[in-house]
Amino acid sequence: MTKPAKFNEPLVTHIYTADPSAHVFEGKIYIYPSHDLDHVMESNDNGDQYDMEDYHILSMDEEGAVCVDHGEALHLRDIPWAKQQLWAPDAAFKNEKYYLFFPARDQDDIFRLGVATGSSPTGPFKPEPNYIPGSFSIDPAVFVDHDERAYIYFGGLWGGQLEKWQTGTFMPDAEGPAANEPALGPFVAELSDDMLTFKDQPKEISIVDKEGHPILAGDEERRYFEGPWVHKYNGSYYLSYSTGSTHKIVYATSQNPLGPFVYQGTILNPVIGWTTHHSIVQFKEKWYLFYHDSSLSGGADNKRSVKYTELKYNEDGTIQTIEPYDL
Ligand code: FUB
Repeated sequence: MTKPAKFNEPLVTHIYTADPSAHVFEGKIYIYPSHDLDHVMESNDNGDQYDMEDYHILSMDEEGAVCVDHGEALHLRDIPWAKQQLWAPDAAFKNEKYYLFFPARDQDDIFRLGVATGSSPTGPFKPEPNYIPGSFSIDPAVFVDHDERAYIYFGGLWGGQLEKWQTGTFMPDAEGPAANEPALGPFVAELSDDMLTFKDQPKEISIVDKEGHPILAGDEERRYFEGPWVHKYNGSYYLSYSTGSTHKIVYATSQNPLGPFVYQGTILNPVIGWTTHHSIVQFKEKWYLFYHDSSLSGGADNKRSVKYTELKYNEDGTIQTIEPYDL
């Protein structure tokens, strides 16, 4: 690609990309997206249309630079335990290594989380032979705190199978809570020092309103659906996520990386396409929202493109809502 990356335009157009996890490594912005295949698929609530097979890593030297595709960094065929569907990944740097975390369905069709390591932010990444023991569901997002403790957040409803883990084991026919019950939250686990296993059993995160009441499952404008992301700003932890069926990116804040998190508001209003998925990163003095939409493919749910724009805070630490097409 030779065109400079402009706000609210696809970062690359030669492939479809989605679910961007952006990080600053070695003085540049690296983006870890899903790689949507350019094929015609019927959409269903199980997410079968998201049938991805590999990861390409993108980078930008700075805001407005050309976005570079560094090619294939990991392929499904090289992951011994994974059968299909390489969904939203994330990356982290620790112990002088780069780690790529990713979900996929195992041989029993159960979504699990895997990890692969490499010496460069662009890979190639070598996957561990097995999925992370005790892992389940989708959308891993890793946050390394200032004290170097690393936390992995994950979980997604419907095709992401989170409802099926309410008892701690996989129940294929389990459904989500009733509308007047607390919504399911994402899960969090602290990662071991080598980043390859969970230190403890994952715990569900509670998201509450300003009065301390849990957000209910029927509150689809605010309840957690998928795509967690955690960042820190002025000492507070911000958990942002997709509301799925109402297609928004919203956020909640806490003084503790394990929560509870208090719901605050909307970061990004709905984009073209069913899914919405994002990350938030600081580069130099500015903050950026990386997100995706299906505008380039004319609205095909399974052919998305990663975009970015500036994210701004108010003086009280709240985030200004972004209108994706109101430029
Ligand atoms: O890309 C496949 C799935 O769609 C992701 O894992 C979800 O977050 C949604 O964006």
